[in-house]
Amino acid sequence: MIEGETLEIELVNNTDVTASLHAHGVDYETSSDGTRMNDSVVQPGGRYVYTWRTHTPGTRTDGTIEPGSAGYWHYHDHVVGTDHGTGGILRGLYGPLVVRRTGDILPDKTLTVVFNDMKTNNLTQAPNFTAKLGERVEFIVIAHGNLFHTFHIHGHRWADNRTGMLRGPQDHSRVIDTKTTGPAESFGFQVIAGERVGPGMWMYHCHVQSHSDMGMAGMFTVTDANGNVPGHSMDDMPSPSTSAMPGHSMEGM
Ligand SMILES: [Cu+2]
Repeated sequence: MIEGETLEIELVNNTDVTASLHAHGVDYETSSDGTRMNDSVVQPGGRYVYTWRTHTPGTRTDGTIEPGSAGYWHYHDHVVGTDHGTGGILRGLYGPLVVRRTGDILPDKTLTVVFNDMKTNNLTQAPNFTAKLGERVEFIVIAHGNLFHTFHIHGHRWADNRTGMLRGPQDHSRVIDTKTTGPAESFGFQVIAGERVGPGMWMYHCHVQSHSDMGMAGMFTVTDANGNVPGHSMDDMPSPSTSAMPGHSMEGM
């Protein structure tokens, strides 16, 4: 979404359990809360329209600043399994929600990484991604479940602010290559694939050691213009898992 936009989403429930849609970061009435408490859930075979609104930053009458809606947010079921959607989230009923500010630089491709207990995008083995050298790649990182995770990517770094980008030479936002995130937190950033490091197989992983050892590590492969990676034959290269998250396009979002 772009700040100021309103999104109406019709949830069609083709499952045999009651499900819902609950969003983080945007404005909504209690009727779009996605909870049993507020009677905004969808019975099996039913459909329901949720309305998410966003706003630009402004100044309140008391002179304080009201933040805008822009951010790297997410949505999830809030009713499957328990009244907190614990079963729905466990099974993968979640996704990213990006609210941009007018003028934000758009990425060439977006990659979403969801650490959900010991799975990544609900896969036991974290998915692999590819990009071409020089492409502007946006990462969205979300955590779910009961554990904290520390996202890390090799060879690339970003600014620890809303967009992950510095706004100018005097922007002293901290530049990082590792960020710890807990359940229901999310963040995002953009990198230029292979900038100053070149094409290669760049690992991304959770940096909680036992987590990376148990499969929370995947490859961010940056190819040259011809689609090759120096020092690696095409056979070595992991194939990108473009359908890693069922029902979600991992690229071009
Ligand atoms: Cu972890």
